[in-house]
Amino acid sequence: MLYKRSSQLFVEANQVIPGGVNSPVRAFKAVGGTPIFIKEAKGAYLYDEDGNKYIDYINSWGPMILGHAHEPVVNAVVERAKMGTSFGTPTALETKIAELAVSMVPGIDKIRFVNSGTEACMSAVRLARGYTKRDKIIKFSGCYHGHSDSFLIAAGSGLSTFGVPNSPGVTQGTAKDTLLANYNDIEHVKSLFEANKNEIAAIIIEPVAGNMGCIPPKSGFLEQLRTICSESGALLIFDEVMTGFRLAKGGAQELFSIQADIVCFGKVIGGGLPVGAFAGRAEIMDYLSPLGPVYQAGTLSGNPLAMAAGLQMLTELNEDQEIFKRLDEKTAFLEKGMREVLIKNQVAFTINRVGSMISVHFDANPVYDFQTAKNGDNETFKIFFHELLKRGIYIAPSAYETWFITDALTYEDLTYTIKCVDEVFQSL
Ligand code: HOZ
Repeated sequence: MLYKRSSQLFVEANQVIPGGVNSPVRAFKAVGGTPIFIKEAKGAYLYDEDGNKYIDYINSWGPMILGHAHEPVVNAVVERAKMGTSFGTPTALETKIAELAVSMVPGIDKIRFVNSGTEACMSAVRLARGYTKRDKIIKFSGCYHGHSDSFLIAAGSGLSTFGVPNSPGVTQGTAKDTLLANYNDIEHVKSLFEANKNEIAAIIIEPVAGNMGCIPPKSGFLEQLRTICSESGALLIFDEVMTGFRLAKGGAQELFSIQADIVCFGKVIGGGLPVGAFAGRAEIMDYLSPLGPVYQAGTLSGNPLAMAAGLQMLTELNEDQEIFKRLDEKTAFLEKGMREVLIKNQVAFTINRVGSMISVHFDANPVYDFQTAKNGDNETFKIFFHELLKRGIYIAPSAYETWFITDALTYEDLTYTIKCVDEVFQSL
């Protein structure tokens, strides 16, 4: 494949954008080479500026669950744009999507829309602190909840990709209120509660971690977190930015039958436009301004274009009784096929999967937390990434990111992908 125009565009971007990108993982630094500049996308495929076509396993890091440029979503945005793109006033559309989201997700009475998953998690933690009148939070090493200060401590995703545990610019004062626990390690959580009695406002967790590869919760882990929170007066916050409206209509809460106190959304809820949201029981959500004392606001929050895209997306997911089953089956097919060829080629690997989230780790041992995720062989991942790219398959350019499966993928695409994985390791 030729990447001439992408390379030129990257040179130009570097003159005016730090590192040439607006989100670090995109720069290909973890895998080497030049980032691909995408011109357009349709269904399961991306088309770059040099005219190359790829089967897409990033899917905008999750939102494109029905495929790129999905016509009903595009039409909803276009029609809405003709009516004005932002008013900074309430609109009927916001109530419509709120009603739908509340009906789909278990245990939430009210939802507030923001512009990104980062904002949703940041606001959820502020709300939890205000509501409980406590300062400390527990987050898990390798979980990523966006780039607000409280979370940039042992965060997964881009921070792990570049091997920076913490970001400069996060003050000691902020860092001291974030306690770190190991994912899937309930004893660790208990010991933090023991050492910080009546000080912990909330536990925030990705119920299926997706930013250190895909890491499922061990059986009973989420239930035990629920119990600890209920007993201690702390709130349980599920960061469902990746899992929400993807693992089930009601996300991980529905899949695992666990009720969180606050749930954060992003990605799918915006249908590919910049939307985040956080939701919970009325007694907690009414603590927000203008009813309550906890402040949170935004000019573009509930933006009509974004709400129109989100409403169309959620409506389709709500009405299609088979969608989550189909996604699960497609991803299971991919998992099975990749397992067979990796075993055949004697590759040391672990594949983790929950529904339509999947990741391949080049280590034979189980991957269940940040440490075990870090044991993966990154040199093999780099080769894997570039060899797949050459064959027209675009996975995330980092071993710490999850692959997201879209319903637009055909079994032919999946079979081709498995064949390519086989080829890659046969030639090594
Ligand atoms: N690390 C982000 C996803 N987990 C990357 C998002 C992006 O680059 O768009």
